[in-house]
Formats: sequence, C-alpha cells, structure tokens
Amino acid sequence: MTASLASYLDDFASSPVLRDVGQTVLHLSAAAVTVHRAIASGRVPERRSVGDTSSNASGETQKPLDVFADDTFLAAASMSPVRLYGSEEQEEPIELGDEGHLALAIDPLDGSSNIETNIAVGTIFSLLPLDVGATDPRSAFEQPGDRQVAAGFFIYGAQLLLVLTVGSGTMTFIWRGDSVGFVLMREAHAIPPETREYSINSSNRRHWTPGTRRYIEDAEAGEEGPRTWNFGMRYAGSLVADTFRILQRGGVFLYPGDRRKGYASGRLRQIYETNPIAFCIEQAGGSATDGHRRMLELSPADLHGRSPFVFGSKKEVEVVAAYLTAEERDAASASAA
Ligand code: FDP
Repeated sequence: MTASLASYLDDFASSPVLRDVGQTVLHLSAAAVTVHRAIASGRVPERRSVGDTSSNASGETQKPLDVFADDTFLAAASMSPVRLYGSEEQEEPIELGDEGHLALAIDPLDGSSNIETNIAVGTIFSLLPLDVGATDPRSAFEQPGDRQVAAGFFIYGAQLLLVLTVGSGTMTFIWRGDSVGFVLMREAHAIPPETREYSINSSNRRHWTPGTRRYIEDAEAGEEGPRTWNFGMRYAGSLVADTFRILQRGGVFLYPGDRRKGYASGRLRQIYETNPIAFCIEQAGGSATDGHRRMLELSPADLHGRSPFVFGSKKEVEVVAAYLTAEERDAASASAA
C-alpha cells in the first residue's frame, strides 16, 4: 500500500521536536490544499483589505493571493506547535504563544509574479528548533540552515505536490483528494551528479560579474567550446518549479549576485527560500552554495536577507564555483598590478 504523509511522519516521530514537526507539516498540508483550491478556481477569498498596490517587507507588490496564502499558513501555524512565524509577507516574526519547540520560516506564495500565467507556483517552508536557552525566541532565525529539522515546498501546478525532507532523504507526496490525502509519490530523489542543463535568467547578462558571464558563455559555446558538449537551458522563473525539475532529472540553477542596485546578493531570500531548498537538494544528493560556500553553513543576516544561490547536480555546482573563484583571482591580481 502507498504510504500516507501521516504514516510517514508518524514513523520518525521519535522525540518531542520531531512529533511537533509531524503535526506542523500536517497542518501546513491542509493549508496548502486551501491555497491550491483558490488558485485552481481562480477565486481568491478576500481576507484582509488589500489592493494590488500593497507591498511586503522587501518592497515587492503583494497580490491578493500572497495575502490569502499568508493568512492561511499563519492560521495553520497557530494551530501547530509553532512559537514563531517568520514570513516573506510580514515585516517582523510573529510570536504565537509560548508552547511548542519550533520556529517556522515561510514564503507563502513563491513565484507569485507567475500567478496569472498558470505556471506552477508554490509555498516554501523551513522548520527550525527554538534555542531553549535564548532570551529572545527570534534568535531561532539566526541559526544556519544546517540546524533545520525539516524543510520543503508545496507546488501548485497540474498536481498538488509536497516535497519534504526531515533529514533522511527528500520525498515527494501527491494530493489525491479529500478522501485519500497526501500519499508518497517519489521516495528518495537522487539528483544525477552531472548535467547538461542550466537554469538562469539570462536577461540579466549585462549585469552579471565576469565569472557568471564566462560560465554561461562557455556552456552556450557547446561542443565547440571549452566544455566540449552541448547544454540546454530551462528557466521557469518560479523557484519551486525549477527546483522540482532539478530533483527529477538534474541540472544547475544560478541566481547570482549582480550589478543591479539591490542585487549584490541576488534576489532569493536565505531563511525561507535558499535554506529550505538547499536542505531538500542536499538530501537528494545534490549541492547548494552561494557560489563558493555551502549554503547550509552560512548564518543569515536577518529574516529577509538575500543570498546568491547556485544549486543542483554536484559536479556542475563545482564547475560554477571554479569560474567564480577564477573571477576573484583575476580581480585580486588586477588590483595588485
Ligand atoms: P517571484 O518574484 O515571482 O515570487 O523569489 C521569488 C521568485 O519569483 C522565484 O520564485 C524565482 O525563481 C525568482 O523570483 C525569479 O526572479 P527573476 O524574475 O528575477 O528571474
């Protein structure tokens, strides 16, 4: 029989923290079904009075669906053993009482600029343990990503999927309707170490630093170039969709820092985007870095802080790092000359 999400979570609930993780993931899954229904029907219930011009903590436009998703996941977190809710859509973390062992960081609707286009969007989440000795529970969000106890993302696409890691592999569950719920669809993703497919928003080429530009130009040169084989390019512009493709068949994704104002560290937010995706990718045998260093070892600057992000097939992530290191070496010798 196919394993249900509830039985999968039950099997590893060997400590109070892990039991809290299980309960929280089930509440988040119920919230994801609600958000999926709103997207599928094209009708977003108004919960707060927001127009199209509200903006979030990063100054980006909030759409009614962003707000609806945030409200829905906040309600789910309030029913869960979660004490702290840190969301892309909220300026500051919200304290939800004094019980439970977990802090939840969440991007309630990632890829929201794609909503009207019927491209898959999603919800990305990260569960961190509270630091029991800390006077301020918000210090939970200062921990590096390797302290995450679980992470994952929902994909609202042709299928409603949950990609989840609790630190022993990365699994995908599929929603089979109210009477069945989420069931295991893919046990233990395994990202191939090599790839011939890259993913980047190449409209930013003129803003890239030399290392990124050289890496992409060499890939584009195909079998006539130094890489000696032809590459393909895929970029959905929706992080959950690009990540799922890489989990399924490999590839490398880059959102580097570039020279645009405000983009020195790229676009993606560390606590609720790059850290949870990095955890899922590593648990599937891939690598995730900021271009040089392992993503999960980096201490976040603040709840909405950004990080450059390179992840996917292990050997290709190393190739990208070699180009970026050569860029640094060239810059250092140019400034020494
Ligand atoms: P969006 O702004 O539509 O929510 O971090 C958000 C994100 O989408 C990611 O899902 C996506 O990978 C990235 O931004 C796309 O950014 P660009 O449009 O700059 O390529």
